[in-house]
Amino acid sequence: MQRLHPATLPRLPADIARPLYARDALRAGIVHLGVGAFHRAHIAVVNEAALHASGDLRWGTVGVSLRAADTRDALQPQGGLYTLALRDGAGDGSPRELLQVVGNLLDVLVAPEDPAAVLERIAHPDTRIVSLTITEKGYHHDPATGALRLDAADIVHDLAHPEAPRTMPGFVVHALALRRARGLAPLTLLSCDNLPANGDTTRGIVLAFAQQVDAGLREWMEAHCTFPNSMVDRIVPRTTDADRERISARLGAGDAWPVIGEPFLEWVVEDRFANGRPDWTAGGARFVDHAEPFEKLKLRMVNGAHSALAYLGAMAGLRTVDRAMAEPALRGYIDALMREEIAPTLPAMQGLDLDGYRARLLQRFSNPALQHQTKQIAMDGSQKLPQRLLGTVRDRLAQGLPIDRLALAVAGWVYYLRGTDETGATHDIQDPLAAALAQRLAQAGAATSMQDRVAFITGFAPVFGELGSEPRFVAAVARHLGTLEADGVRGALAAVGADAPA
Ligand code: CS2
Repeated sequence: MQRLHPATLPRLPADIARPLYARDALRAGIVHLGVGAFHRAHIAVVNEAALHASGDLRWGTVGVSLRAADTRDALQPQGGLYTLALRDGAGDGSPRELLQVVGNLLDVLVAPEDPAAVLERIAHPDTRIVSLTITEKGYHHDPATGALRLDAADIVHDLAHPEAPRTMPGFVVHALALRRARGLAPLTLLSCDNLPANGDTTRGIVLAFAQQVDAGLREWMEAHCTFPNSMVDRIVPRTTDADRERISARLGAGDAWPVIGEPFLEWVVEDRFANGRPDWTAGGARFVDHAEPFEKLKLRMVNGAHSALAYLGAMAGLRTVDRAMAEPALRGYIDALMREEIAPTLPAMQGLDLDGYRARLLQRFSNPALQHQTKQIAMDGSQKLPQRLLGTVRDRLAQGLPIDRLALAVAGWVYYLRGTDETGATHDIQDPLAAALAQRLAQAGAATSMQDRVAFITGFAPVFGELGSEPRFVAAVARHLGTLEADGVRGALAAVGADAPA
């Protein structure tokens, strides 16, 4: 079978959308760090719609992989083209799929192979925006406080090696030094990761790094670069070999790395751009003055509920999110968690129908065509828990409100860390702090009471901060962990009760 390629585009079946702008004339105004499936199913797709609507050819993208070469290896023979498959269930539950070939990814650079090429690309006169989906751990920050870890090995390396960095802060700051020295315009740094105040967090991290390099550079960046906060939402499960085969067969051309997504998409971005931007409204983005309320809504409702489902589901041996949602007790718990404990902590937002938002979320999680693996969501818990669950716990404790269901989700994470689910299947703990967590768990095992054991675990400051010594929190997590260990996930769900009064 021939490969998907600009030359094979005219031969694709008529029902497959494709780039209709002058792709040959497209320049790269965007450098995107972390060119994974999420970027390709979200930001790139919105950008594609903007290109179609405006014909403004300044806004092609050069993607950068900070670690692996696999995306470049898959997409280079395809001239950067790939397919997006939007999947959901038809009325009868059978999978339905809409395909689009996306064209605005012009090139993929692999940072470890050629860091100088990445620095030069960010320093290129055409570049106006550097966008980021590098996952939580790509920020090298302390998850509890958001501060850059100046002692992290890769950050120490990047401060010493301006010509060959490894990390986002290293690339961004050293490339901005080049731009400043060359008299080029500043940039917008646009974080699209699931972090609270992701733009402000990026700003703090990047400026802290710049301060170590050159105080003058830091001042220049502070005065001229912008760091809009943004909220992104689309569920993007990992692509499987079955996806590759099915999609290639429909294209009549091989696509080595299509991406899968749900039809739903939201992107809310603060309209603070240092050097221009595409009109992403054409692809469904919204520009606002303050994105923080939207981020809080999304991180707490979507991601908080997702992580709760992932830990409890995975431990009960439920491999996919829709399968977990098909368990009435788990579905009822997730619904009550959102309704009773998360929603009341959210700021009032004009035009937001929170009940409708929750109902739609239950539907999105139940999408049978995504096959979203609970273990995919379970990874990197140390980086995710603070903004997904612990902020909500803090707010509720401050108001003297119950945290029963939130504490079960946190206990679910601790339970998951033991590495064996209730069917006896084992799983790796994929987490940048896995070694430190394993050590904590082993030491906690020596405690004589469940309360002391949990207090030792929640005493892990990078994740829990001061919350770890809050007696109500420790007691609630300890109670649930005891039930999980004695009676399993189903027992713990029965104990918490889907409709128990808050
Ligand atoms: C998920 C998110 O993997 C995870 O941790 O919770 O990737 C989630 O699917 C997206 O944030 C939805 O927008």
